[in-house]
Amino acid sequence: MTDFFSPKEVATAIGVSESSLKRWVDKGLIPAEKTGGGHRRMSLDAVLKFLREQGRALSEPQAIGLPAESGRRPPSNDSDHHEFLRFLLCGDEPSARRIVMDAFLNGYSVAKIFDSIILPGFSEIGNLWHCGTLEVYQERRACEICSRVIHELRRAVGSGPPDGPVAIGGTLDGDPYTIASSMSEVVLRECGWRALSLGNMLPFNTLMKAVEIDRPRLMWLSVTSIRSPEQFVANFNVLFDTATSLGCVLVVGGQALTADIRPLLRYTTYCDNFRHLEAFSKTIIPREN
Ligand code: B12
Repeated sequence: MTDFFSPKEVATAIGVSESSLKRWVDKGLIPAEKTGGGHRRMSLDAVLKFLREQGRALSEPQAIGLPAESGRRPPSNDSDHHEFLRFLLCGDEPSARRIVMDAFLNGYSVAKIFDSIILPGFSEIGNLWHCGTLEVYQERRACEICSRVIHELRRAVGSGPPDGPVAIGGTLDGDPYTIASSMSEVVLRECGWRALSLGNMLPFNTLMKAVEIDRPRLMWLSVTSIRSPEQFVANFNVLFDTATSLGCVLVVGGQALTADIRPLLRYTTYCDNFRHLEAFSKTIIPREN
């Protein structure tokens, strides 16, 4: 799916005339690029930014690739996570996407969406799986839906300014969990970083190379599963020393970084959740808007 839309498509999505839309573009309210043939083209993230700033509802969200019915409901609220969990459990992907896109259009930061809507659902999924109330396929399906929802938010926030500082991260060897790392990437992008998740199961040596070659200002690690704690602590501290000697901060989080293991590790900051990451990253790079 393309992430660029014509004035006609955006006008249909918002429910205004194409000429009004073109006027807004010409006034600079929605940044647009011109094609070789001189036609205006708007990126999805620019259109969404405009909608969030103006508090505008959507009339035909599908015209810009958003879930049907999104952008039309009252402000998001505290019970959204119950609904989101319900949709995850029954595999209703369009409704799960809609809840998340509505929260985004209502002005929630992606960190707030992750912490207050998606993550409470995931803890509950873990509990239900643990008590045997949930089939394995239902848990895996929820993970798949969640990955696609995160990807949709990734498109919605855009790729960050081309001169933004670089951030990279992932999970370590023996750690198959992917969701927290993907979420970290999107949170940092929204805060103006050129963030790229390197994926899961990364050996320490390759992360050391990534720091040396890509020279990020920030590296995040999500740690949910540790194979050998002694080896982990030794490797982790070498990685920290390498990163900081090259001017890179090391941000960590994850269920396996328990109160027993944390005092043995060197890192720049530990985050319990994504709003911590958002706040920390802004202390290094304040967003200009
Ligand atoms: C999805 C899932 C899986 C999937 C992951 C798929 C994928 N693509 O990632 C798969 C199938 C791989 C899996 C496998 C297993 N799992 Co599992 N899994 C989960 C589940 C349901 C969700 C985990 C998740 O990704 N949550 C989303 C993330 C974002 O949330 P989070 O991890 O809680 O992280 C929070 C913070 O720590 C922080 N954070 C985390 N990392 C970072 C990084 C940064 C930079 C920042 C800022 C913040 C941050 O942000 C979050 C906000 O609160 C949990 C349930 C739970 N309660 O967590 C069980 C859970 C973690 N799994 C569990 C188990 C037992 C297993 C298996 C052993 C099952 C088995 N018998 O095979 C294997 C082990 C695999 C391994 N080698 O380690 C247990 C672990 C119990 C324990 N502590 O030992 C849990 C808790 C389920 C339970 N209640 O029993 N699992």
